[in-house]
Amino acid sequence: MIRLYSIPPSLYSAKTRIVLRAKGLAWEDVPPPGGYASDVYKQIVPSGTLPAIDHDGFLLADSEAINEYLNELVPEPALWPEGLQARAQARFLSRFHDTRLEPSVRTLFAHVDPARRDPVVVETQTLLIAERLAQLARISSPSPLMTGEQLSLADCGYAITLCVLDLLNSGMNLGITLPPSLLDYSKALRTEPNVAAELAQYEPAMALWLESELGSLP
Ligand SMILES: N[C@@H](CCC(=O)N[C@@H](CS)C(=O)NCC(=O)O)C(=O)O
Repeated sequence: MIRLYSIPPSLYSAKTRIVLRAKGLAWEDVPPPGGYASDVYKQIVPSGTLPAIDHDGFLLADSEAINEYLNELVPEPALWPEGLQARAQARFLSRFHDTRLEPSVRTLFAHVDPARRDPVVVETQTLLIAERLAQLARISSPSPLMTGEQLSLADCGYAITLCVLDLLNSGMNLGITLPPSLLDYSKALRTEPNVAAELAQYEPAMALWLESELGSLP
């Protein structure tokens, strides 16, 4: 059984759980020993980040590395498309999520709580998120998912981040609208069975975290 170090609102852990589900792998979610960002956890997982897996004593952190590992561990269904160039393009899109879109969304987490909110940061980040979404719309052509009809590793991060963005958008009144191609993509993602199963678990957990942050008005 694979141990997945995770906490319920962890976006990157949910990204990895989509792959565990797609591969039909059994896993147990385990909170980081000693707590989030604790020294105890860093002794087990030196990066201190979530998610990390322990697969029969093999420890690995970073959702992208873990997802690639799981994709090779259980070859079917293949989660990279056929063809050298299609795979390269899919990797590009997956990295755009981890390095460009998600970090622009994550910056807002520290500003959900109205008591700690900096309106200037919120405004700047909202513009940046809109720019990242416009970039994503230019570099991708979902049909209906990132690499066609089947789920690929390039979809897993977006499935979670677009859900988080939706929650932040309504909770913080950000006024962000998805470009039309990404709105269709977001709807298609929600109908993919492994994404739907993960969102059924993840979305309420993230909504709960958001509510607790939003509710801390003085
Ligand atoms: N690139 C990493 C990012 C993981 C990440 O930032 N995880 C968050 C939780 S969702 C975290 O561990 N944050 C604490 C930290 O960065 O120290 C991945 O894909 O796993």
